[in-house]
Amino acid sequence: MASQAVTRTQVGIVGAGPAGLLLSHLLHLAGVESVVLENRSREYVQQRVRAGVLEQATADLLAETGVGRRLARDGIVHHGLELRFDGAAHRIALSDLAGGRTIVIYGQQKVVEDLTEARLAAGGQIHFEVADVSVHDIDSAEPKIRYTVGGEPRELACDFIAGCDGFHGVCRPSIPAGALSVYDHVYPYGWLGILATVPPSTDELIYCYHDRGFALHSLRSPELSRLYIQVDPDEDIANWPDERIWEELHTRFAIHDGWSLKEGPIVDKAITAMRSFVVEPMQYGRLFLAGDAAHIVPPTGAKGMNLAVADVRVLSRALAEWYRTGRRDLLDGYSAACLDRVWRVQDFSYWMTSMLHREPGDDGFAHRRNLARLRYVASSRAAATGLAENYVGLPFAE
Ligand code: RFL
Ligand code: PHB
Repeated sequence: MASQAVTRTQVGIVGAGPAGLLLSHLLHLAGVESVVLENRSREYVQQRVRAGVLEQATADLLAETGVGRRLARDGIVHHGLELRFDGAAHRIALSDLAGGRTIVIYGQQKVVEDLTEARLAAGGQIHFEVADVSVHDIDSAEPKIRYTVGGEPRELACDFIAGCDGFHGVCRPSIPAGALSVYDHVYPYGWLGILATVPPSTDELIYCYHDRGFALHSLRSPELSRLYIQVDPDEDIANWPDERIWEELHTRFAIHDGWSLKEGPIVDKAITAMRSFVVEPMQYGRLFLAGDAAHIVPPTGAKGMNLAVADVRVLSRALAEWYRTGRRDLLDGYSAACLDRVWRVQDFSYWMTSMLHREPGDDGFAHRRNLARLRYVASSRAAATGLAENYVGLPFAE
């Protein structure tokens, strides 16, 4: 067997997405050492277009832990959102309904960039472009991560491993079959998302329900719009030249009172399938799963990254306590502490998704039910409050 260079750390983290990087940052603040292993390049990770909506609690945590400077400058605070259906706009006053809480529009890539810079500036170790990552001895007190760099084998010996490697990562599949219960729901629709260099045509996000399907108008900055339309999950992006996308967006967003959608050059275009997925428990031996590695939500509730942040907040505290006092109970309770929030968010994301998407093959029942739900949310303070408090996000547990 080829000899391997062995290094040691306290917590080995697989994945440099929001979950892995924030965990490393929070552990550092608590005096716990970690190493992050990422199979993509730094440039790739920082250019991947994904989430845009931060819950108030997420934004607060980033600010409180010293990585909120650019967020405070460039983040755009929103106090409401629009539901658009029946050819009319209906505002949901999120902050009024949810005790003054807000959301912040700030791209996930920027969160990743801010955290990467903070970790590197503090002397943290993030190894990009590692290959062949695998985890070993996770049910022992000496778990290890093996990987290669330029074809050379390496081993990272750890006290704990955090699987923050997303839905397609290697950590979750390393847990023996039978140790996890899997809950999976695949939706019969996907989102075609674009990023366009054009000022947003709206001040607040528009969630639109139309006969032809869902559409969403979001943004990244005063110069950059982010828009989505519902498509078949196995749709080929080649069928969607830019002109067709704009035409479809104009049709779905059309309302009676003269609002218009501004067009601009499309700089990013991709189709995402949608699913709801949870594994229980989120832990096996000394391997802890966090973020998309443990659960996926459809993006309609804007929750995935926020949930990843909530997980690693719990995990960092449990690990810090173990190192500080030797107490195990917080680690043992990690999964249960996270899953409460995970299932609340699953339900909310499912509810938003089913209310706002056209069901393929629907005989008209689902369509009428969706309109009835939307009219109720738009006209009842009680129903709108339910949407608002879930959308801005529940406060973190103490
Ligand atoms: P990530 O971001 O997938 O990061 C995992 C990292 O692990 C690396 N990796 C590996 N590294 C080493 N070895 C391996 N074998 C590895 N396998 C994978 C990957 O390269 C990657 O760097 O997971 P994390 O950190 O858990 O973060 C989760 C979020 O990325 C995700 O939930 C959100 O993007 C979801 N999401 C949204 N969340 C929100 O909170 N608000 C939103 O507005 C929102 N909008 C969205 C979204 C996701 C979307 N898509 C594309 C799925 C909109 C969309 C369209
Ligand atoms: C986004 O801006 O990318 C975004 C906003 C709201 C969502 C999903 C994605 O529900």
